[in-house]
Amino acid sequence: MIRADILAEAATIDDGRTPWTREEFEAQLRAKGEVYHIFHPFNVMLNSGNATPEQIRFWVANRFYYQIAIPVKDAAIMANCPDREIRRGWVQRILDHDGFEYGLPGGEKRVDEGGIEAWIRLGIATGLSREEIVDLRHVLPAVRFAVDAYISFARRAPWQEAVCSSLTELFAPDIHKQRLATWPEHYRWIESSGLQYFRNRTSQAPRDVIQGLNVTLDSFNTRALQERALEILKFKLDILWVMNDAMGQHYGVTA
Ligand code: AHQ
Repeated sequence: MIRADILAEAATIDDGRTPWTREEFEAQLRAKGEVYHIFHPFNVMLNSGNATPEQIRFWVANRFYYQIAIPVKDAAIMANCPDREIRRGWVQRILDHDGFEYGLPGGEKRVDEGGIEAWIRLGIATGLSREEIVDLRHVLPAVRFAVDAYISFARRAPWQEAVCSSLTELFAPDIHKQRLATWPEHYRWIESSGLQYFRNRTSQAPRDVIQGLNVTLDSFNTRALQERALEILKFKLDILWVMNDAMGQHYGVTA
């Protein structure tokens, strides 16, 4: 099946086979983590301290394209989702990334700058200018295509399928913790405050996963649909993997 047909495969709803239990279905989803990009040689290089400053700068500049896509993707899911309760939970993701302003009882205003701004500050801490991050001059064609495929899928797939595709985040807390455990030691030249984005995600990602996993376990309720969910998760795992392929090929992977 060509990836562009991933939307077409939703045909089989029920082929009569017994569905997996909720526990087994979750275990099947989690088993897909064996191809999560934490295991990609380019990421292993980053988190084992073998990356040059230039490789780190280009990783941050390229991943910025993924970061700015997330709230666009999440807004697409919101736009397709008629369920107010689901939207009440999902909207938090947009706020996490775009930031927001809130007022205190005394009338004072507070601003949460959001994850996209935190990612720009990560980039500046690695030596990039704000301008060269935001103008996307360093983003590789393959990274653009991979991220664009994610947005296109979220816009056109049933909202439950787009929710399912966010479940690569089942594995994200580990990768953020790994960065926080290794970057300060290996990359002392990066100002500690630059890593705030990773700190934010260690609490935000698990909260996202609770909602995304419950929607997926509830919605994909026949064996055929459960296997479709695994296909969708693999599609998104491939998006993350291929971004690292492109960066590794372009910037090198030093073991
Ligand atoms: O910082 C990340 C993030 O906010 C999200 C949202 C989620 C989604 O909706 O697809 N996925 C995701 C991820 C983030 N960081 C990536 C990383 O390696 O730093 C991992 C990525 C994910 O696992 O999907």
